[in-house]
Parts: sequence; C-alpha cells; structure tokens
Amino acid sequence: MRTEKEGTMVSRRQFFGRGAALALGAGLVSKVGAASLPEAPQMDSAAMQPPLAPPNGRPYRPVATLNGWTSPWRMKDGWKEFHLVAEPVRREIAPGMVANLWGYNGQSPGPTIECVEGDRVRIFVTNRLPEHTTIHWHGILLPNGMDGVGGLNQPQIPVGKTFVYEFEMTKSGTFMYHPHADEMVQMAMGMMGFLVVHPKNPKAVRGYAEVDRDFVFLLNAYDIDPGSATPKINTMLDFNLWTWNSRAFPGIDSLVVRKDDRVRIRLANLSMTSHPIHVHGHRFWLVETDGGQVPRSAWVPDTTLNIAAGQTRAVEFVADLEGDWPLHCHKSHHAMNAMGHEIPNAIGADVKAVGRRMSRLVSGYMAMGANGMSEHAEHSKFHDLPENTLPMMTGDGPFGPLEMGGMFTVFKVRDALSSYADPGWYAHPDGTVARKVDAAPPGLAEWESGGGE
Ligand SMILES: [Cu+2]
Repeated sequence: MRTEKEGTMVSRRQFFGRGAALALGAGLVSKVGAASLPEAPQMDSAAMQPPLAPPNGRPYRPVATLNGWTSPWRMKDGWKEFHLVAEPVRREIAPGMVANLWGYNGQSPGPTIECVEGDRVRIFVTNRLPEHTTIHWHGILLPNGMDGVGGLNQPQIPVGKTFVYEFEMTKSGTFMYHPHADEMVQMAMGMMGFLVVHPKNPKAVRGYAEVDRDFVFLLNAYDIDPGSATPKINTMLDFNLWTWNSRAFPGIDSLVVRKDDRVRIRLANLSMTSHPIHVHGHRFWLVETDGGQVPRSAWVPDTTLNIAAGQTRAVEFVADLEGDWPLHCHKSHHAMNAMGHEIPNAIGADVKAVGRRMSRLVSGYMAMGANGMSEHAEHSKFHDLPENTLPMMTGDGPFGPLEMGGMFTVFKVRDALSSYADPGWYAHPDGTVARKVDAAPPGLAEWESGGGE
C-alpha cells in the first residue's frame, strides 16, 4: 500500500507545454480577468500527498486526503483564489485497474479545498468536459447566486468556458463540492471533491477539539463491467465498485496514527446508497454533520455510523489501542470488488459431481461455492481475469489472504512512530494472537467420519 508518496504536481502551463495541445476557452471571465487566472495545478498520482500546510492566511492543522491531495491557492487582495478544471481523467482504482472518469485537475475526486472560517474565496471553474457543468458547494451557507445549481440559480458553464464563484466562508465544518448539472452522469463519472473549513477561533466553537490526525474521504461507487474501464452512467443501484476517493481495497491508503493521537475522520457520501462505516478496536463520537458541530453534551459513542447519500459526517476518538484495525463499510457486498451478481447459490450442494461431469464438456471447468466463496478468492488470483479487472476478494495480510475489497482499509495504531509513513504490519506481542488448540472437542470423530456433513 502506498502512503504519502510524492506525486508530481504540475502547473497547467507545464501541462499544456507537455504536448496536450489544448487552450483555455475565451471564457466568461473577461480577457483581463483571464490573463490573471490562478494556476490550475494537475496531479498525476493516485497516492496520498502530504497534508498541505497553509503558506499564508490564518494557520490551521491541514487534513490528509486518502489517496488524494489538497489544492494550493494564491492570495490576492485578501481573497484566496483557487482554480478547478472539470475534465476527463484516468484514475487508478487500485493497482491493476484504471478507470476513465471525469474529475478535476487530473484526478477524481478533485483536490481537497481547505480554508478558514471568515476567508473570502474566489474559485475559478474551467469546463473542459464535453458538456456543460456547474459546481455546488454542498453545506456552505452562501448567496443564492453562488449555490451552483445550473438553470435555477446560475447559467450552466458552457464547454470551454470559465466561471468564477465568490463567497465568504461564514461557518466552519465538513463539506463537499459536486456538479448540479447533468448530475446522474457527472457524479456517476466521479465528479466530486472535499471542502474543509477550519474554525477561525477553535476555542469558541462548542464541541470543537484540536486533533493530531485529520483524515478526509468521499464514499463513491462505480458500475464498470469486468474487462472495461468506463462507468455505466445509467445504473441506479446495482453498482459493482465501492470506493473511497475513487479507490478500492487494496488500493486504499492505510490510516496511520501514533498511539494516543486524537483522530478525526471526515466522510462524505456521494454514492446512491448509505454506508454503515465501522471501526474495530475503538469507539468514536459523531462530532460534526453538514449542519455544523455537535455540542459535546450531545456526543454519542458508537462503533458504526450509517452515512446516507448526500451526508457529511466527522467522527473523533483517541487511538489508544495498538494494532492493525479494519475500518470498513459494514454492507459486506461493499467490501469486495466487481463480481457477477447472477451466481447461483451453491452453499451445501455437491458441486464435485457436477464438476466432474462439466469438466468432460468444458476444459478447465471448476465448480465453486459449495463451501463458501473464499476458495473463489484464491482461485481468482491465479486464474485469468479479464484485463483491467480487480479480483473480487483480495489483499494479503501477515496471516494470509484478507478476502476483502471495495470500501475497506486498515487503521494502523503504533506506539513509536517517527513518521506517518506506512509502518507495515503490526508485530503482535507473544501470546496475544488467537491460536489453535490441540484438544479434540466431543463429537469430532463422528464429524470427521462424515456424520456432520
Ligand atoms: Cu457501503
């Protein structure tokens, strides 16, 4: 798993210079304005980039975007200026699979935007998609004409044009951005990003605590047929790739923290269904919703938080127990990768007899599923999958195959860390791992001789 490996952030000017023979449209920003557009940096890597410490403006502790990056800005006359470019991108979903998505500045999701309560922001949006778009700033309280709903409170951004949004961040919190134009297509193609507003005066925010590690990721989903690379955009519910920041396990970064770190995890859901996110070894408190911070007196401990489509949530806890702990969606089909849905249920069937007969007709036929699907996990690793297709249940741990995929990652708590780079697998102290015992339980002899079949 790759963690905080430096990708290459290139400026749009360099990007164009590298042979992408493209030019910004004349834009709806005036020619004078266009001349002073801020750079729109591009990211060419799906690896998590180091948190971006603010070079100017009010200080804050920056967030870490799982398998993502944070947009730099330029400060101009007291405004923080960002430049997003909506465009087709190629996104590695996990090693072995790349998808043709739509996103921002080279990746899906787009870069995380971070600012501080009270900041005035100016966000330029250039449309390099084959159709019009807009950006809606989900959860932000702003003037109606900056809300980004195409046709309702702004004209659509035509192909090749640049629009500018200007507003003040009047409250801190956990937000996101996404198009409000041809939504079904544009969100199915991966257009979304995270938006974090840090409090100006943290002590004045009820329930707010400083944290040591602050992670963000979006819950999203795609329907990409095995052997292909482009999402089917008409799918309503039957998605087959369940992702965090457009990555599937084992391509999702681990969350690395030092023992006793206070940790915040901010999640936003732009898929079409809910995701009960479950942490092992710890309990967390829901501290923030799209609507704002939850007062401390209303915090409730939990280990699973169901996040509905369109919600943002932040949870906090102290990571006080060392180890490698799963953090995953508890819908079990969301913690695996693309699979055929029409597999007959063979649990308990005598597939061996069927297999013997089938193998006479079809060379290489292998009947599966009578004893569960784990044999399929092993099988799919070693047999031909269509090109550009992830195994259904995958990932290897220190004790063997993990048999997971999709919305699953590992939360790694370590006592002595010199950096937040991936520390590898947890070394369990002697005698602290579940182990085989030699005593035979009563009745085992009958079970082994077939009585328990
Ligand atoms: Cu889920």
